[in-house]
Amino acid sequence: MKKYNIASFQIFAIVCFVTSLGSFQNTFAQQNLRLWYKQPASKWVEALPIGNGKIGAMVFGGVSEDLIQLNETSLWSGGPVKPGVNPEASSYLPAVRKALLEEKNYGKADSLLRKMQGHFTESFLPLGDLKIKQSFPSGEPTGYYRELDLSTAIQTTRFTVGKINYSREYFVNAPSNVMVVTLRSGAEKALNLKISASSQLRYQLAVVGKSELKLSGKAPSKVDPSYYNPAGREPVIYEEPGSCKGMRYQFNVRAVVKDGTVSTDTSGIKITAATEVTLYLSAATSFNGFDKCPDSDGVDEKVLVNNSIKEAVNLGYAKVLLAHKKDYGKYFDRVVFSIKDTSSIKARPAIPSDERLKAYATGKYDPGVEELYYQYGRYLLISSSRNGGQPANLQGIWNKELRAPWSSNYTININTQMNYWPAGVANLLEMQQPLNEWLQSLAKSGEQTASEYYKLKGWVAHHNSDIWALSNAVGDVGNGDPVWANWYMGGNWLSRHLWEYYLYTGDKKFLAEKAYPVMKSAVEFVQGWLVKDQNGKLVTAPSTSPENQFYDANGKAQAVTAGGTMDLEIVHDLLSNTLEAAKILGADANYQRSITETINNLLPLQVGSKGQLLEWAEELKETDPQHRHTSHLYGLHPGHMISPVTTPKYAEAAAKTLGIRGDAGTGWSKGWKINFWARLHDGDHAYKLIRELLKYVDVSGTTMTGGGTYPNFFDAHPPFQIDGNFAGTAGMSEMLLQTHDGAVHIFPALPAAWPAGTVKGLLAHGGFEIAELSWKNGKITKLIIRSKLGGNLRLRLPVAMKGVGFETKNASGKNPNMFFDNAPEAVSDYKGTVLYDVNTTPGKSYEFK
Ligand code: FUC
Repeated sequence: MKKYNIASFQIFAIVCFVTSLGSFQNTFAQQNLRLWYKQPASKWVEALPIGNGKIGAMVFGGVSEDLIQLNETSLWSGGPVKPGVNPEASSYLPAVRKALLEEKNYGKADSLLRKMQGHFTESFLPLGDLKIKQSFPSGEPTGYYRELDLSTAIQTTRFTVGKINYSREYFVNAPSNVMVVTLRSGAEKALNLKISASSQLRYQLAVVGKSELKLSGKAPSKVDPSYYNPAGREPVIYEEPGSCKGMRYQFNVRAVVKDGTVSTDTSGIKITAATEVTLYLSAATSFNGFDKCPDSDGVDEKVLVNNSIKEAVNLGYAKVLLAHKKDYGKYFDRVVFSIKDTSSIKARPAIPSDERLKAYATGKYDPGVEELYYQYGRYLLISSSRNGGQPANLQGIWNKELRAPWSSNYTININTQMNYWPAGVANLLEMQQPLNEWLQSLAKSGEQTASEYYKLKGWVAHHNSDIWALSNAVGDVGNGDPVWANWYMGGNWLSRHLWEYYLYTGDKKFLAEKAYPVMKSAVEFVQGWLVKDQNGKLVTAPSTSPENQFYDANGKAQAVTAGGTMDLEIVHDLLSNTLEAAKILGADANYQRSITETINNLLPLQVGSKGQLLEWAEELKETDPQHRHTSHLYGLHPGHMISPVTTPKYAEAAAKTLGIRGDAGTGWSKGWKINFWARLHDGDHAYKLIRELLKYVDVSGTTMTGGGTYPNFFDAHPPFQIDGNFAGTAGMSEMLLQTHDGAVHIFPALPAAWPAGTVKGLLAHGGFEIAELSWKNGKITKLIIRSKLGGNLRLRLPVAMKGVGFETKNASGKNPNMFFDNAPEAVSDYKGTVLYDVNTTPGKSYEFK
């Protein structure tokens, strides 16, 4: 007979009681910040993610075997990009341009472009698996419960076997860089465990002391993309001799037990008759920057891992937990996003999240699911992108495959950018730091590419990149399809994130040191890259519109042309943002003039025969009118060239284009469309796309038009791709607040489905924060805006309101606030809105009634 440990059983009972209160009399708030399930995960997209931007883990929560799949942010195959891969590349450019601009021979341009490619990117790799085997004297588990609490970033598993209650708690602490798993039992000495480690990479196991296991190895020197399988080629290569490739990696797990005995050999850590066990796991690689040999010039990963574990063990569980809660809460708690449930239901019955999503996907009213999705996006960004780590990749930080879809890399013709759309508006700018830093490397690598492949100054990046800041057109010199590979705007698009970071923070030092040099160098490339078309307008040639094609005169599908709309929108965006930055930093007048001249000579946007915005410089028939990319609407979102307020003609054309594209697509495609419709100020259509994005997708879904959401609320491309999660959060924000168009615009696209609610903490350009925005019956009941930086608050509201204790003037002229300088004169007669100017003082809040 087991002797029950009264103290721990009491704690256990209290925890269970409190949580069951939560489960059965759920307040909306609790229910909406929690993913929970009645069964362990059997598939990866049912497992729940935790992470600190460096260590990522997917927890399955099995009873007798709990699988925790691990990742580390810097664990990639390969090494620094080799120079001189394709010395002939630049010699083809004149012929490509001739084919496009004089001969109109698209096919010829396409085949020549293949000769201008370099190697593929490397792959983000899985770190390993941690398995916790637990044995029980007898009996089947009952009362199984598994949850991820978004408000604390803590995961819990609970169940009963025999008469004993068991629980496990998992979190990844950022301050000490450790994952912590605590296993408890309601009875004394009832934990019997075996903790083992393995990896899909080559590895060795070693024992450290009595209670620690170490797994270490060297990553492959090359992993090909999963879609690239030429005959006779090894897709995964270890140890290319003398190659400066292949980083070392390591993770250690140490057990600290209460009661019982511990012994360790390479088969695992064996724990017998313990009452409580805490596992501390840390991981690191020898990666030491994009341009350093990761082995010979690598950092000492052993020291990093050992220090983290030592620090955490010395602090002990309670302090590590507290530090985690404080650190995570600092970011997560900034934003409240609550859409009021206006149904007559007093308390929604608690439904497990997978079933809840399924019901929602069939059209059920449940705005709490939208709140959950919104905050999950914020949770995922905090968990996958943190200071000192790498930017969130196609799967954030969670990847289980050696050859992951699209190498789980940085796909920069939409996907990486999309990951960071919520960073500003959803008040998580610190999470953008890894992107800001990586861009410094990419700009350096891109200078090398610009000079090697095009003999041009400045920097360029194409559609794919990786931890090595690869910037060339990919394709293994000839095997990439130009429809995706030969696209020149990746760096120019990414540069807007540096500019936006400045617009939100007003950090002039950052602008001068990190943003402007990168933007200026991108402009330098662009000014060298643009050529004149037959009418003397500046265009890009070659140019593709990711990743759509058109029929040429012979009915053949083609991708390469001159002056694709997206290119010109991105160029316009880059040039106008850089011009603003140049003004702020007082750059010389000649330079400013040269940018303005380039802007003025760009081929303008064009409207086609169906009233649609043209995707290419002339009206060409798309091979796929419903293509998932809607590249030519970049100017609508994320750019600001197209707006219903300032350029209604183009906004109308954009709406036509979206109508033709339709509402289907991959997860990220639907996510982008939420943002598009929000920018067109059509809240109901944006809301329809939220419903589309939250379509339940089970693990078997594979079609390119079947995007949606998996049981664990991960975005389904399918397969899993995290960008859609982030686009969803950004898009919902854009429905309530926009800030790109010369004013802080409240309720630009409030849908009928959101008649009441409260949001707090959203950010606008110019350092304005929505301290509170509450509404009822579609009408604002409370609005408080905090000004962090001072300056003119130009505010667009759906109805007239009065300032409490301060004056609101009707806005006129150009916004004197330099953060809004990009926009033209005030447009005060727009769809019944009112436009005010309020002179603000830094640190003060302004309430409107
Ligand atoms: C682009 C998209 C695909 C996918 C891939 C990672 O190529 O067209 O849909 O998202 O990136």
